[in-house]
Amino acid sequence: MSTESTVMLFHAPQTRSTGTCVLLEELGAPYELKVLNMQAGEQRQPAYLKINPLGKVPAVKDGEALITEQAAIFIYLADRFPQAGLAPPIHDPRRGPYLRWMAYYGNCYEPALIDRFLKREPAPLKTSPYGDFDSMFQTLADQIAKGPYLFGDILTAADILWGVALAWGLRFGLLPQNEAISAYSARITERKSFVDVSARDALLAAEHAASVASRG
Ligand SMILES: N[C@@H](CCC(=O)N[C@@H](CS)C(=O)NCC(=O)O)C(=O)O
Repeated sequence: MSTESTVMLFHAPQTRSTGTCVLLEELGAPYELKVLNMQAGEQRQPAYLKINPLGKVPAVKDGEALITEQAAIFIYLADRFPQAGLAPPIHDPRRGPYLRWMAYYGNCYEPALIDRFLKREPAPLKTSPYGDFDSMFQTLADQIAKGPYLFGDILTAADILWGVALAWGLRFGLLPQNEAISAYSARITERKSFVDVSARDALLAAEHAASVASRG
């Protein structure tokens, strides 16, 4: 597969697929958006359920390859466009920790945040995939405090994933006050890629709302 062939991203504005848009911009990857109007429920229509039976974005098609789940998509895309230098290669001592923090996002942070958002008691310590919220958060905060990025001076795709995700967590008031986390997230959301993608998302979201309203 040519590194120049176009990647297709199934995207809905102002959702978890926004981070994938930011990553694609940072990678300088050729990509095409297939935009879903979630306000109109397009993610649950048969056409999209053939792409992701869970009805969730992001999803990426790259030739014959279909990838869902943010962490998998981030790992895949950063490896697919190595010239951007956002993925430590396999023999780099940072590769293992890089994968650790990618997996930590989906396996620990997300379930912890959803429990918190729903004001739900976590499962007992031994059963909960993230232990308890405070330990999950402090482990992340300790890594981020080393700064400016997860692995010091080099920016990786993991920073794009985390920077965007933490911005949502902060905006919804779901995270404890932590200066290092706020500064880290701002370091990502101040980048041109995030600013541009957010502006495009705002237009798309307004178009979607207008289209739903016009249908009554
Ligand atoms: N485990 C998925 C979760 C993706 C997800 O929750 N996406 C939300 C958008 S923020 C979604 O598509 N929700 C639409 C719905 O369920 O109707 C991942 O990490 O990619």
